Amino acid sequence: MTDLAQAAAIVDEAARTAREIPQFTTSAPLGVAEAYAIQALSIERRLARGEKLVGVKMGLTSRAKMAQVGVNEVIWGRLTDAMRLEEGGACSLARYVHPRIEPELAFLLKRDIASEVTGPEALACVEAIAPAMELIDSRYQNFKFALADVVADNSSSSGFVIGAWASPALDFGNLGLTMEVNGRAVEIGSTAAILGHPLRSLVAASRLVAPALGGLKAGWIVLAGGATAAYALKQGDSVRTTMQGLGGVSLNVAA
Ligand code: OOG
Ligand code: MG
Repeated sequence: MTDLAQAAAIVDEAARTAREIPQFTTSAPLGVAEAYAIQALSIERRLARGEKLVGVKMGLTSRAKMAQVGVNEVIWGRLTDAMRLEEGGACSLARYVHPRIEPELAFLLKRDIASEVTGPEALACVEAIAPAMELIDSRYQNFKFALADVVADNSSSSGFVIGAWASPALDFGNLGLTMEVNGRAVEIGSTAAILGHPLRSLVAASRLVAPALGGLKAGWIVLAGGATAAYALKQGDSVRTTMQGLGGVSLNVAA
């Protein structure tokens, strides 16, 4: 892949217009470093349209997610203000190709994280934690991709919804959680599924993201990654994730 800017325009347009595209890696080799460069350029296009960077999402931090998409590496993507969905609000399937939703834990940072930190150091930079859900929507046909494809496509990130912020003094290493659709549990799990403890996902962000973005910034949101497999959204769905000790977060799909 030589023209990174052209690839960035392709993924950006696919996301903007909710149209699927073929994988890059089936027609030419694509390295992971190049894929992150495409991601950066594609998000620059959004920022040029007025969107603001508000944080990052970590991905494939649980076995369930790795198994669901067949990629076994921790990845990351960028979050913009336009991707935030109102808690308890509604979204329309028309804006996406084939959206899925997954339960996550969100961190709100109170201090910059300039470079790799330890778990306790990372925790000292956390203002609050909250139950969250990420709306992922791979732009690739059939939600099928190799590592470099998904990285170029902002790691499938499309939207996120965050519940009430709570103190990180709560021991959040193994909180039971349920994701319900129309009142029926579709996924049951624990925050421990996220790298054994979600704080490890923030440590991974300090190692992988901080060098690439010049640090993680105070005020940013960091999504720790799906704790369970993702659920494919359907018209009229009402989705709610409840996390032990943290309450719930919900999103509705317009009928
Ligand atoms: C890739 C993004 C993974 C997570 O939380 O593990 C991710 C995908 O599933 O399409 O967001
Ligand atoms: Mg996710």
